[in-house]
Amino acid sequence: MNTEEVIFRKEDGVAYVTINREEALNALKSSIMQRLDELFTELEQDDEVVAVVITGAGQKSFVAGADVKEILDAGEGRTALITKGQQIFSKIRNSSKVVLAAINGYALGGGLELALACDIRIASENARFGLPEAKLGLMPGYGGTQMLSRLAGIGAAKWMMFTGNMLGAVEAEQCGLVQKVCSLEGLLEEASGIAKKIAANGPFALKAIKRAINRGIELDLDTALKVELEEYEKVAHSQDAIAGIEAFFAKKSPVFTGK
Ligand code: CO8
Repeated sequence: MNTEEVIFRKEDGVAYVTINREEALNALKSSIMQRLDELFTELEQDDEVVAVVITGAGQKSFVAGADVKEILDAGEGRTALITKGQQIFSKIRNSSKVVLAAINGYALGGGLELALACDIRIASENARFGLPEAKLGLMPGYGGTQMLSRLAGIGAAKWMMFTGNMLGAVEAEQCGLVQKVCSLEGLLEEASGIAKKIAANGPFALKAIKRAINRGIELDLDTALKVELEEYEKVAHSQDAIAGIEAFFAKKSPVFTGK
């Protein structure tokens, strides 16, 4: 049995990150956050990896939140804990890799915020989504108020945060929080298949698409379209674009270098 708190492996251009603290429903204690921080720093230097899949160990929970006991014990250190957590999730959100969350159960509080920092969310039928912080007299602090409103709309976000109610997988899919729902048994295979499909595309273009969307969504349309053009210009002159177009006419699979 692997006893590491975060299990990491790579295969076919995809990195797999498993939060491995099943006995506490994979709650994010500081050492796990620290490891995520290190891994996403290292991944920036790793040209072999195009996509990353994050999941939780076991069959019950993706991540049931920040570690409530640590929050309690942190006392005056709570603001520092939140600031650090927000920085780590921003690093994941702005990673040059395409990041998928394979949500295998509870995604609550900081766990949902981790999923929101990912680019794509795939959930098993038993997944449950919530930001129950107000029930603890707290509020989401790892980006939840902003990211959920942007993704699922202000109404759904306020409803979830004010009531603390959880959404099921199908409801989460209906409000755009989740892109695909599948069986728990098939979840990793599904996520892995999507990640590999993405990883087979031009890495240079994938990075530019992610930058264009992440930067553009915060801007007015005219400025955002300029961002798209800026990124397009880089992609148009990339080696990957030449390789992709040549392979298309040669009726072969392209060999991309990410340049
Ligand atoms: N932190 C620490 N331990 C946890 C957490 C958590 N978030 N969630 C579950 N656990 C532990 C339980 O204490 C329990 O441990 P033990 O066996 O030692 O008693 C074990 O996991 C199993 O949990 P349950 O027995 O409760 O399992 P149930 O199936 O009965 O219930 C629930 C599952 C509904 C998920 C329930 O565990 C629960 O409500 N958990 C808390 C969920 C929650 O409130 N999450 C939000 C936390 S706050 C947050 O994430 C804020 C982010 C902002 C950062 C702020 C930093 C300062």
